[in-house]
Amino acid sequence: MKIQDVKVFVASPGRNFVTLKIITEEGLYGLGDATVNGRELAVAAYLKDHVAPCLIGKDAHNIEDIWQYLYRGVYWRKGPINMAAIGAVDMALWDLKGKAAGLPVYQLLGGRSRKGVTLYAHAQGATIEETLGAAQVWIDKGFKAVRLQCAIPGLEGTYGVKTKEQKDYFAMQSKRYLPPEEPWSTAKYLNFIPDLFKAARERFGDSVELLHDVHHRLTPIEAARLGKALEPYHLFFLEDAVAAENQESCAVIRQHTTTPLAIGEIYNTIWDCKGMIENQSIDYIRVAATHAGGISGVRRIADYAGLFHVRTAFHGPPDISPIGHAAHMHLGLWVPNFGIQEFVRFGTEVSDRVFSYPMRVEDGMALLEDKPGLGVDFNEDEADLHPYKRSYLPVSRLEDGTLWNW
Ligand code: CS2
Ligand code: MG
Repeated sequence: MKIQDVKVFVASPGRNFVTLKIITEEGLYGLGDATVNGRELAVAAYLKDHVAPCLIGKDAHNIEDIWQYLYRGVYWRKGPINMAAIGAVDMALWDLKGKAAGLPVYQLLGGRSRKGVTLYAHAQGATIEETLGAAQVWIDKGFKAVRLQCAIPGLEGTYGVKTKEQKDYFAMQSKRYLPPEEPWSTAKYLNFIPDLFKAARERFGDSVELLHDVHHRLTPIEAARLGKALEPYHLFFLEDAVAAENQESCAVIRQHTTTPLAIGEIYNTIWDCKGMIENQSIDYIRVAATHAGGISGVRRIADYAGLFHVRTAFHGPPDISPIGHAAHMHLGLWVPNFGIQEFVRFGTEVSDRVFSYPMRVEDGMALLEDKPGLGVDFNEDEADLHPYKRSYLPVSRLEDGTLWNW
């Protein structure tokens, strides 16, 4: 199954997505997602200029050898751009192997461990009432787990809560398409969030799992205070309570609270999370196939995590393409230590014209059609109608102007 051609597409059907297509001499093709939000063109150039020439003529069946070639073989290991490029190649090769075998990827991984992939939805609002109303909508649809994010009183713009103009992603960018800025106050946040979860338990009782994303804003001891304050409301997990670089930080939080901890959406390799997995200072690992070396990279991390009671919660934001989401669904059907899967949506009306995907949601669970490979298709002509638009994630500043973690 020799690789004949490699194509890279950057399209913006609502969000920017980087898509890799690997074509074999037999005329089969595999698809991969290489989207790095806000830095899309860097990974596209890396794929086109540095990776594609090395792939031509290689046997697409040799997934592991190609992974090692692109990881060990480049000398410069790790890094978000390199690992997203490897991730896309790896996904495309698994897709191809599945198509060649006539089997869905989860069958190649070891088969089905469960009937579907349990999802958590996002609920957000300008007030507690509005947030709980948004959660109710998901609960009424049959979802068993919901992430709650609420605007913090006195702060203009809070992570996870869209103002009216932010509903169109590109409208939230300034006119010159530079990063929008949001203010942050740890004190205002810490004084408010326990009220949100108190109100949620009063309204929903124990009938639903509740989650929350701190989005890297706290120090370990502040996160410990929050974890303790939230214990009566028994969260499914508290996500990214601290900035993720220092693997010892979660161990500090752990000494003080039994609130389960999740982290890892910005990690690229097993080395980024090895220490906190071994120390059992986290409960859920949130790596994404798109950003952590594809299905092969994430499978290695998930297997290792399983030895230490750490379960999976792969990152599922709208800036991962339907190809990346499909990779998570196949992994989630197979992985023995499955925890939960983040679900915002698989696509929009516009992106559905570019990507078709083999998933449907029933009672808060994603069910996969048994198509060979990953099961996603990509319409190149439609993609051409939606050219790349420069966009950035916001940045945060403390109220005195100091740059903070967004
Ligand atoms: C997030 C993301 O889904 C999540 O949990 O933290 O929204 C994250 O901010 C984006 O994926 C960044 O690109
Ligand atoms: Mg997050």
